[in-house]
Amino acid sequence: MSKVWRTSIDRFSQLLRRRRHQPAVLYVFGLSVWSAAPELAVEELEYPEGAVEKKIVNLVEGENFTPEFLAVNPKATLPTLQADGEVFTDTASVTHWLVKHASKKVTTGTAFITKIHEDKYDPNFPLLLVRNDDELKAAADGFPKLFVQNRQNALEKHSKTEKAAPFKQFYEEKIAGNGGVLAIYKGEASPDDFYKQSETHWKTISDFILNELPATLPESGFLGGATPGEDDFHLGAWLARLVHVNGGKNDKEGIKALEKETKQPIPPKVVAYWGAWTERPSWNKVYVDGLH
Ligand SMILES: N[C@@H](CCC(=O)N[C@@H](CS)C(=O)NCC(=O)O)C(=O)O
Repeated sequence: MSKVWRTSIDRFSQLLRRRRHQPAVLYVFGLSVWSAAPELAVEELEYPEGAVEKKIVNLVEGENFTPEFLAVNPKATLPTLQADGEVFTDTASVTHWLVKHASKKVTTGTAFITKIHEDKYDPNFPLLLVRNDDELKAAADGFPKLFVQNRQNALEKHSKTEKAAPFKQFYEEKIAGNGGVLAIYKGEASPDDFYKQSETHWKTISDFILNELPATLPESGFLGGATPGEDDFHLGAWLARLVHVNGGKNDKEGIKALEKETKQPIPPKVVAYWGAWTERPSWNKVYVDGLH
């Protein structure tokens, strides 16, 4: 073999090796519900230190709306994963990549993942929704308004930059949608439809927790068996947010905070499920600063 060929082959294999050792990049934020799903996966799947590099995108400051982040994920959502030269832009595909590429094997996901991600069960909306004048006042005086205002400021700022041009439609739609909620918080738009939508949302979630969830859960352990599987990374993160919104803490009894919404005792299978998660080191690492 000629020297030129040998050198090229060596260079090529070096490149491959380097690429193989490149860490996957996981974009997350400490207060993001859905970021917690792949974060639980990283811990449960025992990825070695440094194999998955986390990058923080501050959602409270609207950093997800920079044209640079839109170029990575045009939906501007977390979690997002860059791995093996590909980009995964939703929780299900991000978490699935981690499950598929880990040396530790866990039970793979089912149709439950699609279900828990349906809009009608959206765990982010309960942070912003208001059902009456008292809840509206609380939101307008507190974090929800600050969050929505910050988002609007970030959207308006970034949308005016040169790099924003390819994402014009995204910015227009987001500014209108987020601006609609902001107008309600500011008392500039009627809250009546929003109250109705909010009422329905919590009712749907309560019904799911009281009926569908206990029908799906095992008597003990996880959807994935004795230890968490792919479905559980999603359900764990989803429950954590809803418990948090109701003031529940990261302990065995925390789930009972949801009774404020269900107005009925939390079904024993759901209580057991929550208890099983709160005992796990993975869980306590992801929620070390509290539920979110
Ligand atoms: N269906 C999407 C939802 C993801 C999502 O809503 N992520 C939130 C954080 S938990 C987010 O990035 N929100 C920012 C925004 O929508 O502006 C998925 O599963 O990836």
